[in-house]
Amino acid sequence: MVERSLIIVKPDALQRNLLGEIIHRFERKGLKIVGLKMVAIDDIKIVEHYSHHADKPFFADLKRFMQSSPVVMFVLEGFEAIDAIRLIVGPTKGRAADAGSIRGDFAMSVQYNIIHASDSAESAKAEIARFFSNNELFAYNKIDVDYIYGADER
Ligand code: IDP
Ligand code: MG
Repeated sequence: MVERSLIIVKPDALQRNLLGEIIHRFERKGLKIVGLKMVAIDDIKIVEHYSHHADKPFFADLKRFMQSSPVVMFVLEGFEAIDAIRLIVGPTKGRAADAGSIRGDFAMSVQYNIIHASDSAESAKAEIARFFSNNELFAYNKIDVDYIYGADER
């Protein structure tokens, strides 16, 4: 099934100039970007987005971190994309993530772990609706592959 997932490139990644590196990894895998923007996440949305951690002792710190600079958000699309993306991202704790994953290659921390990716179809649906309106999401028309190789010049 074709799925969509919400990606947030967190403030630590932008601070470290890792945006291009991160987008590159998803593009070369074959995932399509169907929406993309830079956003300062407001109080209401950050509490909603991390509501599963709202009563944790680290929540205030997490909120401060996520609002410490703008973030870049994009929506990726692909076949069974949600799980495929979580494999590329790696588990929450950077220092436990496999080398080769984004967190495994770029993070040591649990909190400062570079990137968010939706963890299920339900959360992807809610997260995309939270941060993107319908007119910010796009479909690609298939391009005849011959054109990519210059066949349009014949
Ligand atoms: P995920 O990002 O891998 O899906 P979640 O459990 O959904 O992990 O947690 C959301 C985010 O909250 C994490 O990516 C991380 O930034 C932060 N976080 C999770 N657990 C901790 C913790 O124990 N201490 C500090 N920050 C945490
Ligand atoms: Mg999560």
